[in-house]
Amino acid sequence: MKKIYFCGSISGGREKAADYQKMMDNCKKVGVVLTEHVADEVLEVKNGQRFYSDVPEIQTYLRDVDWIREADFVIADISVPSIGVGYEIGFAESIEKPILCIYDKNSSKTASLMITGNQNILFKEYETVEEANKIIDEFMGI
Ligand code: 6K6
Repeated sequence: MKKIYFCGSISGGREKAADYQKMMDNCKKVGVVLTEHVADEVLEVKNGQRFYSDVPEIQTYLRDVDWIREADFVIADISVPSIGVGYEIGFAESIEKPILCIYDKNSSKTASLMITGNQNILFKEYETVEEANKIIDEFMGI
């Protein structure tokens, strides 16, 4: 049973949340996804205020970082630029986790050079969720 830490934008924008869900469902073929909340449609960020959880932010941060430590794979959809996702990727790199970053070619934003130029990260582009799921399968060795 593998543990997957899936990163996706929250405060950076929620437009890909439905796609995150489909990718996480695909990941469940091999194990458990630690970050189900990333696809949660209820989780909204409005006017800089977070709605969703009564858990203090420090606990959420510490739990997320612990989950990255525990994870067998870190998979990040970087189509919607997000400071939190960038942070998670950098942290995962510093503890030598296998990292896949996937990017929707139809995104209106350019993929960051800090990812595309980073040899410790596998960077792949996709056009459909089905294509993204194939890339994810290959990364996880299935
Ligand atoms: C709980 C307490 C306060 O706010 C919450 C809900 N927010 C989050 N809960 C858990 N993980 C989060 C939350 N906000 C961001 N993250 C982590 O950062 C996720 O693992 C995402 O991959 C990433 C998104 O970062 P931003 O900068 O787009 O929010």
